[in-house]
Amino acid sequence: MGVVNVTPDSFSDGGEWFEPSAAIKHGRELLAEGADLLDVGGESTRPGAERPAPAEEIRRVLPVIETLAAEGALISVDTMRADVAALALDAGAVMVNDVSGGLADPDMLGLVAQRGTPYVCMHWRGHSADMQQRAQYGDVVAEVIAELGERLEVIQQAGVDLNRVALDPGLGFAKNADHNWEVLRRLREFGVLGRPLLIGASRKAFLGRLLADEKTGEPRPAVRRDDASAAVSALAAAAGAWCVRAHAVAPSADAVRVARRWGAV
Ligand code: PMM
Repeated sequence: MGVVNVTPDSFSDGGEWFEPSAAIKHGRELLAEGADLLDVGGESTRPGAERPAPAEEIRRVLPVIETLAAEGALISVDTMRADVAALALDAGAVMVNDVSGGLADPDMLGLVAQRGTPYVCMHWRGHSADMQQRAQYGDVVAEVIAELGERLEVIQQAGVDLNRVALDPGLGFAKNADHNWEVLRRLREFGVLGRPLLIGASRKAFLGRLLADEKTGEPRPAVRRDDASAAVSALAAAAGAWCVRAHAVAPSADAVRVARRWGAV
């Protein structure tokens, strides 16, 4: 899954694709690099981020989705808002990627049920403004699995066909670096939930910290985390992940090919 952030302030590629024409061009490039899906989002979820107004989020993503979907691209819309998701589906998106797992907007699950659309439910404990205060766990893997299991029950009660639901442990969302590494190390345990897994590690801060400059201790800048992101993609695929969300698609696509040829996937 290639990431198309139509935002001025994402941590990973903030502002680079904010103009619709630039975002569309970028989406085409990611498809050429081997993306099977494009994830188009208009709200930054970096820690501390302010939320855009719904009308602004719609203004950002709709023209990009309309154009790329008309060209035959498979588009997921990265949104927590039912109204945005509905318009995105009307514009040709085929999947909803909801980082709140239905918790941010009470209308989201009803919409997904009514439209019969594939849905990504990510583990989430609250909005980005203060989510890192919620990074409190005894056993992070057990708790994230339990909380995702609870979401699956609510999603099913809302009338959504669970066969169309993928799960995501939400690296970096109410999780510190140690939590992220623990989730990755024990990724296979999420198989107990019986749903495909999506992993979004690409360019995240825990990789920047791992690759910090040895002299200054400065984290590696986001745009220089793609080799490490590709390594996570290969290892996640080998551990059974269904999909990896990547800003630079070519390195991850190659890494996953290696994992597959190796026989690890
Ligand atoms: N991470 C971000 C945004 N959307 N969606 C899913 N399903 N999983 C993620 O880990 C995820 C996401 C934040 O990264 P970005 O600001 O670079 O898009």
